[in-house]
Amino acid sequence: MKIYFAGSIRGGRDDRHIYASIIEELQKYGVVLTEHVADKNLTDQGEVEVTADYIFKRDVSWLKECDIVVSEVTTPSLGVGYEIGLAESIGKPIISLYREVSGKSLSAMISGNEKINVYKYKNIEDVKLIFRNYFNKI
Ligand code: 6K6
Repeated sequence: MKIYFAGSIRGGRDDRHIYASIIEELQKYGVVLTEHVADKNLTDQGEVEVTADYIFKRDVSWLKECDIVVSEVTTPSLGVGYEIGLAESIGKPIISLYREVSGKSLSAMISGNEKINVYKYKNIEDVKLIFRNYFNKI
């Protein structure tokens, strides 16, 4: 199974450690095409040695190739929102993971979309359970 993991880069890197734990967990179920999203060397400036044009074409090609998109949507990100919208339009299954944080709420374009499997979680143990339940029934 090819998994496209989406998480904030220019939207802010506060949750990078959580992305790393989620990716580690996802690797039990398949190949994660976008491991770099948790890379500590990838700041909110993104991959500086490659152009935006290259990144866009590569990421769209991986989105078309993947079997599922798993997104972490607690930190709002234009790029993650775009990837979710594109994934929906080409019929990919989508999981969105969201931590309830005071003062923040999830966009209605994600929470209100019945095509997106939105799961609230508090910690990585919750994520493990969500993945076990989801991947073992598909
Ligand atoms: C470098 C040079 C120009 O733009 C950059 C940004 N670098 C990126 N490197 C890798 N993936 C990226 C980059 N920018 C966005 N993405 C994709 O969009 C990733 O797959 C993330 O899931 C998502 C993050 O979007 P933003 O808007 O938070 O950056």
